[in-house]
Amino acid sequence: MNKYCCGCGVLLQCEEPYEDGYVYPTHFEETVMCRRCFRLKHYGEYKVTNKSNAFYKTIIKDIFRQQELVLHIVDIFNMGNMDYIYSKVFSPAILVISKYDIFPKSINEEKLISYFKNKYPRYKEVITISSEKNYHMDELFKLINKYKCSNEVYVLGNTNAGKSSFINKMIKNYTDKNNFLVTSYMPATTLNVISIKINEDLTLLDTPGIVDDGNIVTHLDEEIVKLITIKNEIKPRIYQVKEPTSLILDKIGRINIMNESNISIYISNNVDIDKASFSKNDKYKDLDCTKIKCLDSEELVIEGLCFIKCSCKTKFEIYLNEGTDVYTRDKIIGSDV
Ligand SMILES: Nc1nc2c(ncn2[C@@H]2O[C@H](COP(=O)(O)OP(=O)(O)OP(=O)(O)O)[C@@H](O)[C@H]2O)c(=O)[nH]1
Ligand SMILES: [Mg+2]
Repeated sequence: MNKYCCGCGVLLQCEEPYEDGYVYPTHFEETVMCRRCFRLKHYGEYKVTNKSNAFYKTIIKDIFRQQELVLHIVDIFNMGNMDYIYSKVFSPAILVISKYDIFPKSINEEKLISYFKNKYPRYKEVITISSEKNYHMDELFKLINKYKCSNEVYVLGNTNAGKSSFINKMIKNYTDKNNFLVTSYMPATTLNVISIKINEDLTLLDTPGIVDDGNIVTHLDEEIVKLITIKNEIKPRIYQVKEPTSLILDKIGRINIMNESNISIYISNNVDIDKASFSKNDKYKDLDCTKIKCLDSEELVIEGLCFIKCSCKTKFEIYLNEGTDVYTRDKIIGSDV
């Protein structure tokens, strides 16, 4: 009989130690978790999986074919693939903005919700949540019951968006179970669809997240991914720039600001940023450079790392490991610079 890992959903097997789903042959009968999840859960050790993004995208297409209610979980620091997923939304779907506890208090929640409602009108509802702080869980639970088409509701989104953490909070709040899904700050934790029964009328289906190749986490070592993962409310770093200025982001890269401007950087509070001499300090200048302009109505995004707002049109030179997406978008968070 096939057995699936209760942490990541993968098929358990005891033949291929280097493949997903491996368990020691002697443990196969009694275990419910693969070796990868066991080591992640108990020792914080992460093992890269070899599943391709094409596999995850096939799962997403299949889900939308079911015509069940979908909860699309989005972390605004990791919005690559947003348009890809939205392009599939033609059945009931709720947009869930996750990790609201890390948003600065200055943010106007109503404006944030309107931004998404206007830009993505096919979502039935847009709601902010924090699984960490148990914020808006009851409200979302009510919306799920209002819009679900059957007992099954799919939870999908990018890898690391917070899907499994959200389901764990639902398990904690609304069931007496104590089996939780495995979560981590590294990408591709959940590897297959996992069905979680919340009550007789509701089963949540966790899904593997889509990996965004342009996200900086796919280009950094685990120790640095841990450093840039945002765990607490962001305290924006504000710089009044009078002349070309360099900011050195420790262990990550360099941001050159080329003209006078007031800059706010929304980034993990754990990342050290040093102002350095623009011309005399060459640190990180050997990394890949993106030259980009940002208007005051926009924000500059370094996918998976931060976003930056500026008080006027500002030219930037961003030095990072190759492959990270750097782009501008209409401001999501209202102006506070
Ligand atoms: N601050 C904060 N962090 C959160 C919250 N929800 C999830 N996280 C963190 O986000 C990271 C990813 O969470 P997961 O629940 O594993 O994300 P996922 O969407 O299931 O990821 P995959 O399984 O890889 O698709 C973990 O480090 C979580 O602790 C939240 O509400 N607030
Ligand atoms: Mg997951």
